[in-house]
Amino acid sequence: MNDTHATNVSIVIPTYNERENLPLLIRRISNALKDVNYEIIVVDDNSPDGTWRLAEELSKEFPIRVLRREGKKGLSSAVMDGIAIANSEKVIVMDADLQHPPEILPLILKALENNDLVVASRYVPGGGVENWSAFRKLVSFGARVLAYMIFPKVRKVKDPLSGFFGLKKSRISLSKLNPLGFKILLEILVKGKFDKTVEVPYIFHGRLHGKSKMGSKEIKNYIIHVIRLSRETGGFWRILLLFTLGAILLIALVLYLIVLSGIILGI
Ligand SMILES: Nc1nc2c(ncn2[C@@H]2O[C@H](COP(=O)(O)OP(=O)(O)OP(=O)(O)O)[C@@H](O)[C@H]2O)c(=O)[nH]1
Ligand SMILES: [Mg+2]
Repeated sequence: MNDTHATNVSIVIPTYNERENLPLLIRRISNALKDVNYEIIVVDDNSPDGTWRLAEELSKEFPIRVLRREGKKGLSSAVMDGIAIANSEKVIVMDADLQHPPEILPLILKALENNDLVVASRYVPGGGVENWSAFRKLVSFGARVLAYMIFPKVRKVKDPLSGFFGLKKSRISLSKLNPLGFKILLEILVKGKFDKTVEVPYIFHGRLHGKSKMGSKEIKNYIIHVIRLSRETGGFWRILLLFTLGAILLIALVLYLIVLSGIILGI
């Protein structure tokens, strides 16, 4: 299944220190796509744990191409670089840590026959998240609400921040994408040209091995990304409006509390 001329789908996997997860992931992809001519593109940022080396070893047995980049350039740019070298028009992006079940790859691929964009979604019936803290749920909810308020185009999708999705490569112009941090799908949804989009449910599992790279830095990056994207696409006034409304609400709340404390203290 290594004939690049007839590749039906390219699976792009960004990796950073995913040595323990990669072999299991590749086997599960291989089982899921038994009857499909696929290629896997591992985009690794020179992982200190040698994920890139392991991927090269695995490429002797599986149809894997490894793109090893110098320095940690980030998840979104890794995805873009992977899509850029994909041999197939149909591309699926997924994480390496087994939180995205490879068993639904055939479903995504089938949906790509009649759609330009297929989002594996945690927020449609049948989808969900496993073992998330209340804080992470709140952050995810807040991030989605922010995206919906600023970018009308993404409202058609229930999970616009998913890292698991398939698309037709010709529907995006890579040179126009300017993502930051983790949420490449947001950039793609806002700047891509998709006539037909569909979501397929999946359960976002707990990480099996290795450490998460999602942290407070990525929350900050997300906010900067949203502001930048809104400026690029003419939606910055919505951020200003949101900020103004937030300030008015805050002032009203403070005044209310001052009046209330005056009443309680009988002043
Ligand atoms: N090439 C590359 N890959 C990255 C980078 N940061 C993260 N990744 C990969 O991107 C995928 C998503 O990263 P995770 O740390 O799992 O992020 P997450 O799934 O949002 O967070 P968790 O639920 O905590 O795992 C994984 O396959 C990572 O190995 C990076 O800087 N460069
Ligand atoms: Mg993860």
